[in-house]
Amino acid sequence: MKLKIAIQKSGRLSEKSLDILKECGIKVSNSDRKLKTEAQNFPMEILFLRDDDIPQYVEQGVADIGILGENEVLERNKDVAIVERLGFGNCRMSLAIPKDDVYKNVSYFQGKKVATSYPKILRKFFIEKNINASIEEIGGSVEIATSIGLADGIFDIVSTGSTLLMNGLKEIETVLRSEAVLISNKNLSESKSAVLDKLLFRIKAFKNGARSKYIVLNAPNESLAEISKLIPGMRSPTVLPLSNSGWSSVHSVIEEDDFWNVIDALKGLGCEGILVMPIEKMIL
Ligand code: PRT
Ligand code: ZN
Repeated sequence: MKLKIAIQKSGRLSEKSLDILKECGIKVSNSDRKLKTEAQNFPMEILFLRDDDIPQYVEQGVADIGILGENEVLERNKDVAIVERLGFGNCRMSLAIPKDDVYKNVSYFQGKKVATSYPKILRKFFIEKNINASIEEIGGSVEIATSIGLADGIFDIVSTGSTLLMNGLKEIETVLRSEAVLISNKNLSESKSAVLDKLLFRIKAFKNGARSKYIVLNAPNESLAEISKLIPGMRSPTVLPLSNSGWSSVHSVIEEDDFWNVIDALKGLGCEGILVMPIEKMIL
């Protein structure tokens, strides 16, 4: 049974969505950018859509799964499940006001007007904070809303912050952080669920690999116990004797997050010749 995946047709997430399928070993040829195409070596059909439509299509089962920004999933508020976070398309959704306005706290927005393309997310935030503000829904170019007198503030996606800066605005509240996610229809057939499990297994292997590095080093034998605690790897590090007596070669896996701290500690334990290599896939 073919699993139908919806990805963004042309936009910020299109390229990376196809990349992730590629990393999972799924071959997709979309050179002519059709509306839909089939994977060559995996039971999958790919639909290219506007991201706004993906939650609805997945809810209705027109597509079984989809890749899009979590912000869009929350705004559309459809009955779909988020099954995996994909680690790209990172951004935040923030409130911004003219840069010279004084801002103390969120009560600034009491009785004010805010322009956005994401009214549902903003309304929920204002309700939680007990703010009575009016929301002006607009389709795009939200960042110019204050300068043309349409609103007192805006609520929009921010990445580097340069768009706000260029429009004389300052970011004053981060309402949510978003990244691309994989969503799924909640009533997949057993055979489609099995294909989704296969896909998730591959995505996890890729994500774990991207987060980790393979490390090889030479260690004085008296430090081996300490070193094993620092770089336990998946089960335990591999330790091989060097022909040079009193020394061993240690192989393990290290997480990107605490990488430099661990390297410093290893050096402190007398380790030498530390090699660090990328991992393409990691099956736990
Ligand atoms: O045509 P379609 O409807 O499919 O696409 P779209 O125009 O609705 O979406 P698109 O392709 O612009 O963005 C898709 C998704 O990318 C969004 O839903 C977010 O999840 C994610 N994303 C990540 C971003 C950004 N970063 C981003 N910077 N989406 C938009 N922006 C825009 C933002 O709207 C603002 O205008 O970039 C500007 C801000 O960027 P900075 O760097 O100046 O702060
Ligand atoms: Zn869109």
